[in-house]
Amino acid sequence: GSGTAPADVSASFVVVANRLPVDRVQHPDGTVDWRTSPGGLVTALEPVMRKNEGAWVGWHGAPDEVLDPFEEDGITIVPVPLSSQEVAEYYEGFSNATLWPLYHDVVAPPEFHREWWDAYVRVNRRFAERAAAVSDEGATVWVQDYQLQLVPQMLRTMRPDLRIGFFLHIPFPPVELFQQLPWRREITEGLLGSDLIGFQLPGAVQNFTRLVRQRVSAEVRRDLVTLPDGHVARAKAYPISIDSRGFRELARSAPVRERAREIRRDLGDPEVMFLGVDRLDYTKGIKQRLRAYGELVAEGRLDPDKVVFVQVATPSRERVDQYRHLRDEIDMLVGRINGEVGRIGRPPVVYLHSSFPREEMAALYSTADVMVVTPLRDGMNLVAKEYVACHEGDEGALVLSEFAGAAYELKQAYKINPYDINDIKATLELACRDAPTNKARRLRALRKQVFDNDITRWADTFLSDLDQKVTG
Ligand code: ADQ
Repeated sequence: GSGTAPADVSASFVVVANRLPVDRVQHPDGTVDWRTSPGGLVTALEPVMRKNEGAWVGWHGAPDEVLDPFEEDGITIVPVPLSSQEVAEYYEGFSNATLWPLYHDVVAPPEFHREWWDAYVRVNRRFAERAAAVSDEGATVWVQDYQLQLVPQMLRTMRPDLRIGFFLHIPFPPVELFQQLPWRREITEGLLGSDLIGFQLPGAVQNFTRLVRQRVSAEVRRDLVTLPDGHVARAKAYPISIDSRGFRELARSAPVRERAREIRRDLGDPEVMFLGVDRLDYTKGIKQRLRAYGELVAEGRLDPDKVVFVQVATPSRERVDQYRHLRDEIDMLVGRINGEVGRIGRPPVVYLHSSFPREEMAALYSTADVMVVTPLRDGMNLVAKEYVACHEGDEGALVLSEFAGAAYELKQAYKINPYDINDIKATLELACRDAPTNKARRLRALRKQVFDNDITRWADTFLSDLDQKVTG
C-alpha cells in the first residue's frame, strides 16, 4: 500500500504494542512502502480491526524518526517515535536485559539500572498519551506485553472512560523472583489499571494474584482485584495460539510440498531429520538440546550416516551482551560436534543463523521427523504448535520442554526436563524409535488441540471477556 495519512485519527478499537504490525519496504527507485507483517497477532486482530475502525499504536522500528499516522490495509497505523538512547535504555535495557531474564526464572542475571527505569516510564507515558489521543469515547484498548506494563494505569488516569485490556506474552514469575525488582510496586500498579489482565497460563495468574495480596492494598477475591478507588481488575489465563488452518494450507500447497522434498534431498535423504526453530535466545535451551544430540551421535546411539539435526536460529537482540555471547557459544558447540563426529558431506548438525519466510518454515515443519523444543522457560512457544499444524500423516514427533507454556495444552508431546541432558537424550531416542501406533495416537491428540484452539478463538475469548462489565 501507499500509506495515506488520515486527517484525524479516532478509533473504537485500539491495539498498543511495542512494534507496529507493518514493515517498511524501500524500493530501488527510492520510494517507500509499508507491508503488513504476517505474524499471528495481526492475522487474529485484522477482522476486529476492520469491523471497528481499528488503530494500532506502536514503534515503527527506526530510531530518531517521527512519522505521521497513516492508513494501511484498513488499519490506522499510529507510529510512536523512539530516540536511539530510548531504544538502548527502554527496549534493549529495561525490557530485554531487566524484565526478560527476570520473568524467565532469572536463567540469565537481570541488570537493574535506574536510568533504564526512567526511560521505561517515559516511553510508557508516550505510548499511553498516543493511545489516549486516538481513542473514541468508551473505546476498547488492548495493550500488549512486558514492554508496556505501565500503560494500563497511565491510560486509565488520562481516560477513565476506556475499557482497557492487557496481555502478557511471556511468563509471570513467582513472587520470590519478582520481588527483586526495585520497581515492583509501580509495575504491579501499572498492570492493575486494566479491566482485564491476560496471562498465558493459570500458574501465572496465581503468581500475580499472590503478589497483589502481598504488596498492594487491594481486596483479592479469586481472580478479581478491587482497588481502594473501586476499580476492579480481573486476571485470567488465555493460552495464545496460531493461525492453525493458515499454516496447514500453506504446508499443503504445491510449492511448499516440493520444497520439503528438495530439503530432504539436499540433506542427503536422512532416515531421521531432527529440527529446532527458535529466536536465538538463552531461554530457548538450544545449547542443552545440541549437547544432548551431539552426545548421542558421539556414543553411537545415533548413526551420523542416517540422522541430521537442522537448527534454525533467527538473529535476535544482537546489541544485548548476553545474546552476543550466546551466539558465539552456539557457533562453537556446532563446530565442535561437526568437527568431532562429522564425515565428508554429512555434518550431523546443519545450523542456519537467519530468518526465513513462512513458506520455508512450513516446508521444514512438514518434513521434519522429530521437532525438538526445549526452552528453559517460555510463555507459550508457538513453534511447537506450528509443527503440529504443518506436519501431516502419522509419522512425526514433538519433543517438548515441560517449562514451555505449550506443555500445558500439548499433553501428548514427548515431555522433557531441559536441565536434564540424560532425559533429553533418552527422549530423543524414544521419539525416533517409538512404535508407529504410539506416534500416530500422540499426533492425533496434538492436532485436535491445535485446531480446536486457534488464534481467532484466543482473541475472541479475550475480547468478549473484556467486553463484559466486571463487578467486584
Ligand atoms: P517468541 O519468544 O518469539 O515469542 P515463539 O512463540 O516460539 O517465541 O514464536 C517465535 C515465532 O518466530 C514463531 O512464529 C516462528 O515461526 C518464528 N520464527 C522463529 N525462527 C524463525 C526463523 N528462523 N525464520 C522465520 N521465522 C522464525 C513470545 C514468547 C512466547 C510466546 C509468543 C506469543 O516468548 O513464549 O509463545 O511470544 O505469545
